[in-house]
Amino acid sequence: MASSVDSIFSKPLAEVADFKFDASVATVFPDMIQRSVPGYRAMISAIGLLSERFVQPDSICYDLGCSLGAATLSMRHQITESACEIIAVDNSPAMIEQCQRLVNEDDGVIPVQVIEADVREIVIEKASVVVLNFTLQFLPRDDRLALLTHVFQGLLPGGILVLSEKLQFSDDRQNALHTDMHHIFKKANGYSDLEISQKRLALDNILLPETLVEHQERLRGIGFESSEVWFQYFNFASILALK
Ligand code: GEK
Repeated sequence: MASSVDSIFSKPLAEVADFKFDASVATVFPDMIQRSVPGYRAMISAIGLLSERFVQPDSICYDLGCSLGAATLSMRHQITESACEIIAVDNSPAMIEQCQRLVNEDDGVIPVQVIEADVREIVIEKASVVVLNFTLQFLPRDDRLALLTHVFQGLLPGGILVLSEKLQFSDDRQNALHTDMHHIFKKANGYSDLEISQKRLALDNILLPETLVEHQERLRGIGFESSEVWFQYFNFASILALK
């Protein structure tokens, strides 16, 4: 699909409302995420490679908060194990509608179920791979432990969680530096200062980053044997957690 250019925050807004994953966002999403999340394409490609490495026969690969299914399609095209399926979940009707269309148009052979649901309410079972690619950060902080515990319980022995998140740092100077570098990254990708500041305001109450230590301690407490950062570009990182 040729993605439309994201200009959602390009005009001055009298009041900046909280960000929503609605139809206008779904339409420009590939352009928006690629120009906003440093390393997004590299992470999507590597999720395909990781899923091929860790998929097990008769298992399920989950893409939780799938948006338009970029990670789903990457997994679908890298996995060679035929006895598996992919379940892609998002609670935005606009995202799910377009994701389903893209999956239908795609020529991969692994079965994909596209489900409109809240990731906190789905059954997770027989999972070899669970991907939370920039989704956990949008859940209220108090709901994160329960979701990750549910993921852990649904994973098969030897299964993995790929958890990508915007990070916060405990050191103020690092925080300021990374926030600044992210701003510079977005400017280099064509966003204006106005777009960057209005988007930041819109995300202020709904994208709630945590520190790497908070993520790793929670994963260890749940029972994950180890969790390591396998990718980081400024304040955007992806963690690989092993059951
Ligand atoms: C990608 N993973 O392209 N239940 C289900 N979906 C949710 C929930 C929830 N409780 N909360 C948020 N979402 C994708 C990118 S985007 C990241 C993920 C971003 C969904 C929300 O509707 C949106 O589609 C997605 O999580 C976050 O690899 O835009 O920065």
